[in-house]
Amino acid sequence: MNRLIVVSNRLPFALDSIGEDLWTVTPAAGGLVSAVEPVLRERGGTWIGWPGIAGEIPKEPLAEATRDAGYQVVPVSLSEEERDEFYYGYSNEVIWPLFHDLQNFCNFEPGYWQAYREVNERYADAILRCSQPDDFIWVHDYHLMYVAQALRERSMPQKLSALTFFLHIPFPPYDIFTKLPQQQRLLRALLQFDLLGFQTRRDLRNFLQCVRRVMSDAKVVPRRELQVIRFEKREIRAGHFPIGIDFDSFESGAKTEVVAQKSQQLRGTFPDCQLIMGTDRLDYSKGIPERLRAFRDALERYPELRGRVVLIQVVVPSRVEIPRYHEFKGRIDRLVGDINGRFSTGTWFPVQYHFRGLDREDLLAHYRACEIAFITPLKDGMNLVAKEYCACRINGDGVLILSQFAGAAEQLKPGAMLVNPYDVEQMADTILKAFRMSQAECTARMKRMRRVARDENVFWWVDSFLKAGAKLASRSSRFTAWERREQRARDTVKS
Ligand code: GDG
Repeated sequence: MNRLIVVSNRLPFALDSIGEDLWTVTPAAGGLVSAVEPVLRERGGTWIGWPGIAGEIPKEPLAEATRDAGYQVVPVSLSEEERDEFYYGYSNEVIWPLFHDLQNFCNFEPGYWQAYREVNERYADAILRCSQPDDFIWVHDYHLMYVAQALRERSMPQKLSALTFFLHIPFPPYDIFTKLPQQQRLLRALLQFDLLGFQTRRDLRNFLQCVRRVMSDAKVVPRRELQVIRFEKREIRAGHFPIGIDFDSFESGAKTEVVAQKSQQLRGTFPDCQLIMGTDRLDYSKGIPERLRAFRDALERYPELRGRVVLIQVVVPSRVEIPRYHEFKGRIDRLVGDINGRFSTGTWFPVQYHFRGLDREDLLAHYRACEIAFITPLKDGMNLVAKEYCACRINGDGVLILSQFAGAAEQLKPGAMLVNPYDVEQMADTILKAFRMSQAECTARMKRMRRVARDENVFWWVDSFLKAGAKLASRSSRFTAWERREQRARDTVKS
């Protein structure tokens, strides 16, 4: 197997300065890291990314943080201005909201694109510096869609076995994508990869539709498995590869004594109540206010739920430096205050709210203790929390209420209760149905979901992506030979 080089905006940990020459290292939050880290840890390779601090990267803390990683870490540095314009700017004020169908949240500031390109070029340079012929380059996510183009401008890809990309977030439909001022430049850049992976059939379909309508010189050739796009004398493959979780590690983690104890303790805190769980990074795409409003509506309309359910909402701080995220936190705080103020009694508080990440054992204990998971993003690439919840339901019960707009809905719909996250009343009714669901129905539904989460786990995801890339690599070496012949022919004509 060729050496794997993973490239993502962030490394799996963040460095933070807490004084002169004093640094903290914290594991990075989020789905990409949860999924990719166990894979690199198991098979080795290289991870190229940014450690989360603007300016120079201190050597010693970095070496310390990566000593036992099991893979090589190559840091990329960003200046403050680049962080603001590339990361907070183009990536998180343009692409993130647009790709989650929230175009009103976009700030299409013209200067951001230049910074996006330049930082992507920096990542391309890092790849050039540390890659060898036949390496498998796997670029991740929406921050780095320009990397292949930057590499081709540096005439590198011939030496690589495959230049591949996976998008962790959704790809929007044409009507939304077409609002992007750089729509053509972005699609052209994406088409410089050899293989493009999306989370769901829906995302792949949206992408192909945008290619058809925006890139008049590209031709989409439908195939049964990987779709083929012919563009500028090259063939690009595109497919859907739903990301999974390390099922066994969640399941076995949930079975440990310490998690069992913590879970029992949590249950004991709320006797006679069913526990409903929500856990998300702080993000407006996750539908947290809508969920809280649905919970409030359920308590208002269905008095039988009062004193009988508790919503445990964990919000993991994320991008808090961005004013919109800060304001958004204020909205959540106010809603929680409103619900608790209106409904709590001397012995019962309807919402337990944590604005912090739980450590892994606590997270697993919550998955194990809560009878209902309430996961309602307005739109989500996949949503790993939904799958992790199923993996931790080791007794085979538990109800998953899931947004129909989460990528996970495509795989989990045989067992999940799907809801429209914009429909507060429907979500409230679903809470009541979940609360009343018979044990037999719970178990039957959970069995189906656990099967999918177990079979289509993160290793299955990596294997299917790498296999698709490997097929391509053998084709692309033939293609390169063909390209070389063409070049020789052109040189002969010139001379
Ligand atoms: C992006 C896409 C896609 C959550 N709370 C705690 C905690 N977590 C961990 C979960 C999970 C991860 O964070 C969140 O992953 P998601 O998939 O739910 O969401 P994003 O971070 O937005 O991820 C998403 C994903 O990439 C992968 O492709 O599914 O659609 O947006 O793994 O376990 N971890 C700890 N404490 C918490 O309180 N330790």
